Amino acid sequence: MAKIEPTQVSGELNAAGLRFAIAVSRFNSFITERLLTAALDALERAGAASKDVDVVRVPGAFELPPTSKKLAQTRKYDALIAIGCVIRGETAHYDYVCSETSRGLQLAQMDTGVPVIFCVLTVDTLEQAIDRAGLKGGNKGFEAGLAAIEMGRLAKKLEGAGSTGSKDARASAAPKKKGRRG
Ligand code: INI
Repeated sequence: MAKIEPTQVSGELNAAGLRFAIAVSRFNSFITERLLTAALDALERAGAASKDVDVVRVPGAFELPPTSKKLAQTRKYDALIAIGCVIRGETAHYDYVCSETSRGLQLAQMDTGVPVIFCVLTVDTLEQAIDRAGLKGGNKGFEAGLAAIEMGRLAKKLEGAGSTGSKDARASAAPKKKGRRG
C-alpha cells in the first residue's frame, strides 16, 4: 500500500470577500427565480456581502454564454453562476439551446479562467424542473452557490494570491523583482 501523503488542495466554503456575478435567464422564470433565490441563500450563509454580488438578467439560456464571458472579462468577479431552465418541447429547438448553452459556458470559463458554474436545468417536463428547484431533487441553485464559492476560493489559491486574474492580483502573485543596488 502506498505510504505517500500528498498535499490536498481544495477551496473552502467561505464566501467572505469573494465577488460573484449571477446571470439569470428570464425564460421559465418561475423556475429560474427559485434557483436564484437558493444560490443567493448559499452565498449569504457562507458570508458573501451584498456589495460583492451582482445579478444580471438575460432573455433565455442561449444568452447566458456571451453574457457570462463579458462578465468574466471585466475581471471583477471570482466566480460566476449561470442560471437557466430549458424544457423539452416538440421540436429540436431544445437540443440546440442545450448544447450551445453548455458548450458556450464551458468556453467562457476556459477562455477567461474565471469559474462559471453551470446551473442550467435541462429537463423533459415542468415537473422535473420543479423537483430540482426546491422539491424532491433539492435545489440546484443552492448547489451552484456552494460550487461557486468553492471554485472561487480554489481559483484564488491556485493563482497564489488576489482575485481570479485581476491585474493587481496577478502582480501581487508574481515573484517580486529585486531593485538594483548601488
Ligand atoms: N430558453 C430557455 O432558457 N429555456 C427554454 O426552454 C427555451 N425554449 O424552450 O425555447 C429557451 N428558448 C429561448 C432561447 O434561449 C433564446 O433566448 C432565444 O432563442 C433568443 O436567442
